[in-house]
Amino acid sequence: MKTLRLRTLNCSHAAPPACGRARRRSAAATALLLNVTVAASLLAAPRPNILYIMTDDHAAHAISAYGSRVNQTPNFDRIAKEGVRFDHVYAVNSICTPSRATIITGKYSHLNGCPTFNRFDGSQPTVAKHLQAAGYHTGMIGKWHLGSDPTGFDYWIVLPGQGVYHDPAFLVPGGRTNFTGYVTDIIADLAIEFIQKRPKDKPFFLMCHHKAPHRSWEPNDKYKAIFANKQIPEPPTLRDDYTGRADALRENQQRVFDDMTRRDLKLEPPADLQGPERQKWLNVKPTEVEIVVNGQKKLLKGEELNKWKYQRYLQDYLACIQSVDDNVGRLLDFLDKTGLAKNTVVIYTSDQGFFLGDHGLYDKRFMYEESIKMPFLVRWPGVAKSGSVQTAMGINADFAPTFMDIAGLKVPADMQGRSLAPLMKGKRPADWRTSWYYRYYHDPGHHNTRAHYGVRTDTHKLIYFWRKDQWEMYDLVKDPDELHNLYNDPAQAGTVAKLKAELYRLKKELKDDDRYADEQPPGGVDGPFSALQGKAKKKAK
Ligand SMILES: [Ca+2]
Repeated sequence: MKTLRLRTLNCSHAAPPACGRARRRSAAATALLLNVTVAASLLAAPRPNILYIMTDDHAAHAISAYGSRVNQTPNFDRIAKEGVRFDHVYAVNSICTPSRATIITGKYSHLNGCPTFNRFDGSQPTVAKHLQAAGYHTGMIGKWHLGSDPTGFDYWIVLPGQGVYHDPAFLVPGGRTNFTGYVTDIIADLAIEFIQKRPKDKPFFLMCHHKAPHRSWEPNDKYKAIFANKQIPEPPTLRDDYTGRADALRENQQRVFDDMTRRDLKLEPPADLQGPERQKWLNVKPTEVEIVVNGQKKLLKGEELNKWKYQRYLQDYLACIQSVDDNVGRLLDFLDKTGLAKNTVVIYTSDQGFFLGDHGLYDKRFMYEESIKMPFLVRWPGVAKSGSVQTAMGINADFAPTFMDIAGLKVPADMQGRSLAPLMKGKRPADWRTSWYYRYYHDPGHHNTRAHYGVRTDTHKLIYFWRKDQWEMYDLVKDPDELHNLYNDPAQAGTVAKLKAELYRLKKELKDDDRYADEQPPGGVDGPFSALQGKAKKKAK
């Protein structure tokens, strides 16, 4: 299946003019901006390659290594089996653009300037720039979603905005290029090509970012057919009635039963509908759906429709993941065959988690476990113990410091996270964090989700919806599904007071001065595809 669908890849490692100029500009700027200390002893040793594979919206509970009840993922599991599975890694602002900005800067949203879906200022320091300046060959392939051209990369080819699943266009320095095929296969093809064409005298750092399994959940034909016949178990909290919780859960519009559109459910519009009328039809959230069963028409409504919506959602979502699993397997096989595996750290993660009907929801955003928890699997041959599990809490702001540490570089003082490398080696530093801070701003956003911040400890979670002045507190040991809000329980007053003190201690320590509390920067990472194409062309002049 995997012939390369490349038509006009106009930036290759052979350094055609546009790419070469970009690299020289970037390297010069980096040299001026960055203060990178390379450990002298490591210059002589072969520094490990870093293959960072990230999907979009892949919940850890849709990976069998994490005990999934809904699918089997042999290739993600292989990384866990041959390396370490982190069970508590979290996104500090659970939506796409902010998580990606945090990952490449090692900073929270209020300091990297990306609290919502606004354009990332690529002139600031990033881990890619640091690694590039330290002699790594750096690449960025796939979904970027930061609205500005990638900086710090010797090679980049990224989807415009969200990109599309079938026959995608990609942006490259100074232009764009079109592909035929399925986006997940193409991104893996490009990753393999990047590694094959790398300068052999340098270690590589590759960010391979899949679009899947982001909404609109469009699988390839093979897995679409396979999953169409599967019945997926429902999660225990699918019919959560939100008793005792703040208003936010009741007000949100990311509910499987109420907010799935005809487009989400892959319903076919009447043939005579065109243009805006067709889009209007697809955007309806249906309360009745007619399906065909054994050649007979059947009208679904009420609980029968609810069950059907959940199945349609999960079937497509999981089918998209299966293609990612296949392609992760291809990359692992490629590393094995080329002998690169032994000196390459492979990391698999997602930009945040996702609700798979948990609490009746799809999407992410909320500070509940399914949304904030990122899968994080690491294979580091000879360093990370095979089949090990790490339970210490990591955050996505730790990723950039981790890459620095793996490369033998000093972690810059302005990064707010901390290297996970000791944890990968099975060593939990005595002073490792026992709490971390979360903040979500996008209110009302795409799903009418209330802004909130909070603190999670090893055992508890406190959430504050600051515009509503409402609180939730959960005991994660006794109530892992987060169904019982204990904030107003008099017996919990002492715990609440301690959590509040910790929340505000962290907020201060992280220099969060509420700068985006009332007003967020304008959007800029999505928008019409034509505008993104236009931006790329304009940059070329
Ligand atoms: Ca995402």
